[in-house]
Amino acid sequence: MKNIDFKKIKADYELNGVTVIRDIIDKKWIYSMQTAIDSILKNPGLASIEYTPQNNKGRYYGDFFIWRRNNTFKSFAFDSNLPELAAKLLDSTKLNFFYDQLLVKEPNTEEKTPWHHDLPYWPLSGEKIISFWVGFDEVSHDTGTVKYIRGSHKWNKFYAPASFGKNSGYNNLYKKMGLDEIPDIDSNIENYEILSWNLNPGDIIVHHPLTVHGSSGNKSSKTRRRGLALRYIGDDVTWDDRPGTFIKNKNIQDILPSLNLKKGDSLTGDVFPLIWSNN
Ligand SMILES: O=C(O)CCC(=O)C(=O)O
Repeated sequence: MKNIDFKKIKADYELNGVTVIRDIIDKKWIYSMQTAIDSILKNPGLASIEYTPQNNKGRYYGDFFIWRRNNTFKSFAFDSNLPELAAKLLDSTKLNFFYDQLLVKEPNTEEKTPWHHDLPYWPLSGEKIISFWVGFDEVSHDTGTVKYIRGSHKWNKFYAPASFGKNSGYNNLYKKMGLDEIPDIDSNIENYEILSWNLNPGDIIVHHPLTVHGSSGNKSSKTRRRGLALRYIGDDVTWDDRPGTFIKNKNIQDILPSLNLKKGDSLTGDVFPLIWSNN
């Protein structure tokens, strides 16, 4: 692995719930993933969502479990240096892949990503869960770099998932959880310490599943914002079949085989494969 100040990165991640790692992805992955992302955008997946309403400018595209139908996505998530990095950050002896999520904001896209934290969306229990947000363009405040609330992973809160698109079909699902809504952060932004970074292709952001985050639209008229979130899980993570998680969405169920997982089971097999272990 490239020489990074691993101790500092881990300490920042644990303290703030988020950190950046510069120039960690090899250029060969950047080029092949840019091409792979563009092919997905031309052939949207069955569970993909166009968050931008039809008559609006721009395009906010979301998609899930792309690795299962695209070998470049699969190889990037499984065979790059990222699994080992995730395992080390989590102090885990093994690592399974939870899923990948593509989040593209084309130029002139107004749609924001609402403030949220990830764990309430997921049917998971455990601590060893980590996300990497990888940008495949230069990412700035103008194009919608993701903003994080420093230390929010330690708030001891579990807020209701916020639906990314008004008509994405997830609203009713998420209501089933009966959780408190996230506070209105934008109206009280001065009360929060926001961390965000301009990124070059090759840089990644690492975030904790309870760190609150969101992003603006892409105000640029020419620069794209192609982002991919990779979710990795370690030793202690088990299935938690709570009502209303994203896995219960019909479109997600349609792209996955039947899971047959019970509360307390470890996630593994075809859908959540073991991709790294320390022996
Ligand atoms: O790309 C975005 O705007 C949001 C990213 C996100 O929510 C995530 O990585 O969990």
